[in-house]
Amino acid sequence: MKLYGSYTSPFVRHCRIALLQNGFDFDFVEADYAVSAEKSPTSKVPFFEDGDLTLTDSSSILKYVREKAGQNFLPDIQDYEMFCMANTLLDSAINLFLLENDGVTPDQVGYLARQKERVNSGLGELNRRFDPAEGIAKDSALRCVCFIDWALFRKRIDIGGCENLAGLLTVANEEREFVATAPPGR
Ligand SMILES: N[C@@H](CCC(=O)N[C@@H](CS)C(=O)NCC(=O)O)C(=O)O
Repeated sequence: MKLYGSYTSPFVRHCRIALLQNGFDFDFVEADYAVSAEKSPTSKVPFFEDGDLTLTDSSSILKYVREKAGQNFLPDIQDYEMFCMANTLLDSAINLFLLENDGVTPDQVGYLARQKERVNSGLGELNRRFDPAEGIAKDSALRCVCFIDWALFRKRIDIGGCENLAGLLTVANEEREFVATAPPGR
């Protein structure tokens, strides 16, 4: 198995965690924009190969890894809902981050202001829905902490008033695979 990605991507991190949790032997191949444009039709990371199988999205990679390990991938509708919500916020936050790197900011573009508001309102809902006492065993909670940790690392959010999210992150930081995959220099 080969997983292509970067050490900072939260989508890639979730896949690395799932592979490590299940003890799979895999090669991690660092991929910059040029490599991902050559290898993946979406020009994004992660992408993944196992023999003839190629997967180009973290969700399909996770489904494959979980099922290969004999587990179900997000069978509960509420867990699936929260996983999707965390993905929506991640997509918005990453777009804002990449556009701001190119000098385009929410105060210049109305749509980006909506994206920023979406991240804030969604963060409040994640905080209401996740309970740190339940830990990060489910892929919805794991996706949530991959998002929060990335957004803190990139200084995109403030979770000062979000006690549940802060608690979930504390629990995550007690898990070996989560710690081992933290963005470098965080
Ligand atoms: N839906 C994709 C999203 C992946 C994604 O957005 N990856 C980012 C890195 S964190 C990326 O490759 N962005 C490159 C770009 O937007 O050009 C997944 O879940 O794998």
